Amino acid sequence: MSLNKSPLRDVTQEDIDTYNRDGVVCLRNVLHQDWIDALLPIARDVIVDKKDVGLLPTLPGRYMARCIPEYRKMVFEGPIAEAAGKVLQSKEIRFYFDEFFAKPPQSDAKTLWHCDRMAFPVEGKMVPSLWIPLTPIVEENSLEVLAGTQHDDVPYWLFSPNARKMIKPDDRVPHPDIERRRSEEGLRFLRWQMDLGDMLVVHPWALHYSAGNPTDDWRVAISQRVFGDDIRFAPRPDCLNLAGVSFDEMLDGEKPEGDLFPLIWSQDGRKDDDSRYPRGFATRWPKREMGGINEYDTFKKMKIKEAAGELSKREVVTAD
Ligand SMILES: O=C(O)CCC(=O)C(=O)O
Repeated sequence: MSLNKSPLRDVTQEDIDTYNRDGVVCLRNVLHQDWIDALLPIARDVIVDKKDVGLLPTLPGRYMARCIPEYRKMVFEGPIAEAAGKVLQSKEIRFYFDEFFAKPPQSDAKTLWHCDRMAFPVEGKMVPSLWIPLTPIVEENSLEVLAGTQHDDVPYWLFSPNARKMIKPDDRVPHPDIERRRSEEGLRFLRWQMDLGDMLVVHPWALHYSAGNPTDDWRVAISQRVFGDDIRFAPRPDCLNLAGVSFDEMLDGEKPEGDLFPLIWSQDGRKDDDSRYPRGFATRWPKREMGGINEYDTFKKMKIKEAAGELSKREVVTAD
């Protein structure tokens, strides 16, 4: 088995320049196929067969590194963190969390145009989405990025589970409907054909989207979130929760460190092992059916509410 610890192809200056210009770079040949072979069957068990591997029944698409040894190994020993650190030019990379994004065969489930910035309880720009396909990607089911939008300093209002329970503050802007601007001159829509082992580094401010999945197989990707040097806590109630850390424990302006944010790569070779990273969760729950892993139907409903100007009405919209 060849589970590489460093990217198979080193990050180049051109990769760094592309990321800085476009807000995204497609790194080719980061992971050996053996990593994918170890990860994909478990992804299918969880996503397609709803197998209980210890993930939260309410969020079975998140926190794989806490419950699945192969995903944990990939975080602590794989080449992902090094590739990210070199693109971001960060001295250190800490782990934040991982999540699945999956679309069934012949699906028109869309990921709405959004950026991730406001989902995270932090300030700083070094919190990219590391998007790693476990099934081959064609342009039609690829993540798509509107190049250059990482320069737009707009605090968008996300449809995060917490935000859905809140009234939208007046100063927060809904995400723009980029689909209407497809034919606009000067815009660069980027999508990729990706082989197994390739990886996207997506800037947290860059607007991204994906259409459905017209292929006959599932489209499965992992998004690994990491923190670089400039990240500091900035908790807001509409952010995503992180299992095991309350907003009370995120001190405004402090650097995320400690057992839940392990150092997984550094320029000078220091890193944590996985001995202090949680295995599982702090709570227990009665046996129950696992939910679906993504919330495309919920997002569709929220988009309709948004178009009707009703986002400021407090109402809990649940996933089907
Ligand atoms: O894979 C997708 O469709 C969405 C991924 C995404 O939004 C992300 O990685 O932040």
